[in-house]
Amino acid sequence: MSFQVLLGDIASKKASVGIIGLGYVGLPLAILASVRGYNVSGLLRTTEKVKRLSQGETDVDTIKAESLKKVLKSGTFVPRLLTIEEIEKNDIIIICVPTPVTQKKTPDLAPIKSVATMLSQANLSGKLVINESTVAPGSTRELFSFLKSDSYLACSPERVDPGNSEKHVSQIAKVVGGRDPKSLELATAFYKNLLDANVVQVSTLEATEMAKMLENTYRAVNIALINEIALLCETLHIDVLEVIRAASTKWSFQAHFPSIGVGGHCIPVDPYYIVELAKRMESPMTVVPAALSRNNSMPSSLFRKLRTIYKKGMSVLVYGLTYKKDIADTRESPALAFCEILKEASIPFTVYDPHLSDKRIGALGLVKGRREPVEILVIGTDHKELSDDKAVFISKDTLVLDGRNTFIKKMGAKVIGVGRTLV
Ligand code: SAJ
Repeated sequence: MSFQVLLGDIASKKASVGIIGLGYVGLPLAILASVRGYNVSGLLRTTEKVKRLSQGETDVDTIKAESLKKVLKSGTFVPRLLTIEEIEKNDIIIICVPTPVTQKKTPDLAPIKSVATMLSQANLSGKLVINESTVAPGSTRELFSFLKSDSYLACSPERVDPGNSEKHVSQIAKVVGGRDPKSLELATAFYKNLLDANVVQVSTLEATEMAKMLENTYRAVNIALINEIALLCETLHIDVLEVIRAASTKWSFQAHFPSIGVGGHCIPVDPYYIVELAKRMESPMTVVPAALSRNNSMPSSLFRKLRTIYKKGMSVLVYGLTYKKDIADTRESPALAFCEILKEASIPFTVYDPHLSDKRIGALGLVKGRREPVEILVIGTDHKELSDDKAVFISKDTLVLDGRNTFIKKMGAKVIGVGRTLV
C-alpha cells in the first residue's frame, strides 16, 4: 500500500489494525480503536486465549466487561490467533507486549524479540508498525531493523495508568516518533483519530523512548527521595505528611509519598532499562541505581518497625497485597515482598485483600485471615474497602503498621507509619 493510500485509509478508518499483546496496554487500546471506528484484530499466541477473549473474558481488571462485550458484538474487535497470515492482513500493527526485568534486574526483551522475529518473517510492505512497549532508546530501531524502506516504523510508548477505565486512555497525551517523516505522519494521523488528548511529535524514535524512560525514572527517583526523607523524619519525630503538605505550597515542588515500597510493571522496572543502557554507553548512572535500591529496601524498613513491636505468638495480618490501591495487580508488589520477609523470619501471619480471590491468595502461598481484630495489622495496600474494614481488624489494643500512611488519626493502640507515628 502506498503512503498516500495508507494515510487516506487511516483518515477514513478503513485501515485495519492488528494489536499484539492484549494486556493492560493492548486491550484498552484495542477497545478504544474499535470504538473510534477501526476494525481491530487482537492477535493472541494461543487458541485458548483467543477463545477466552472472544467470550469477553480478560484478566485486565480495568476493562469494563460491557465495553469489551460491545466491541466484540459489533465485530469491530476480533480476537484472532497470532500468525504470519493474520499479521499480514493488517495495515497497522501495534506491539504492546510486556518488557519486564529478570530476577537480576536486567532488561528482559524476550517477549518483544519474539514478536520482532515473527514480524521479520511477514510481508510488511506498505504497512505501519508501531511499538508501544517500553524499551531503552535505540531498541525500537534495532529490534525492527529488518523493516524495508517500503514499510513504516513508529514508536509511541504506552501511558496507560492501571486502575483507570479504558476511556482514560483517550485522555492521555501520547508522544510519537517515526523512523522517517512518513512514518511519523502516519502514526500521528492514527493517534489523532484515537485520542481526545494531544499527540506530541518528537524528531526521532529514540526521543520517544527516552521520554518514557525519563517520565518513569523521574517518578522512581522522587519516590525514593521522599522515602529517604521519611526515614530521617522518623529519627526526628517529624510528621513527613505535614512536611509534604508544607513543601507542596512551593510552586516547583511535586509531592510524592513514602510507603511500604514501589511496585507495578512500570516504576520499579523501566529505570533498569536506562541504567543498563547508560552502562553500555560508558556513561554509568549513580543517582538512579541508588534510588531503586532505596525503594527496594522499603519493605525491609517496615519490617524493622514490626520487629520493635512483635512478640512471639501475636496475631499478625497483612491487609492489601496488590501494588497499589483498588486494583488486583500484584506485580512487583512491595506488600508481597513484605510477606516474604515475614516468612523468612518465621513470623506466622495471615493476609486479607478484597481485590484478590481466595484462589489467588492460595496461589500466592498465603493464608487468608479471618475478619476479626488482630494484635498487629500491617497495611500493605490502602484499598478503598479499608475505610470500612478498619473497624473489623482493629481493636483498641491493635498495633497498626501503616505502610501507606493511610490513617490520619490514631487507630487502635498506636499507628506506626512511614515517616510518622500516631499515638
Ligand atoms: N508509589 C509510592 N509513592 C508515590 C507514588 C507511587 O510509593 O508517591 C508507589 C505505588 O504505591 C506503586 C508504585 O509506586 O506501588 C507505582 O505507582 P504509580 O502510581 O506510578 O503506579 P503505576 O505503576 O500504575 O504507574 C502508572 C505509570 N504509567 C505508565 O508507566 C504509563 C506511571 O508512569 C504513572 O505516573 C502512574 O501510572 C500514574 O501517575 O498514575
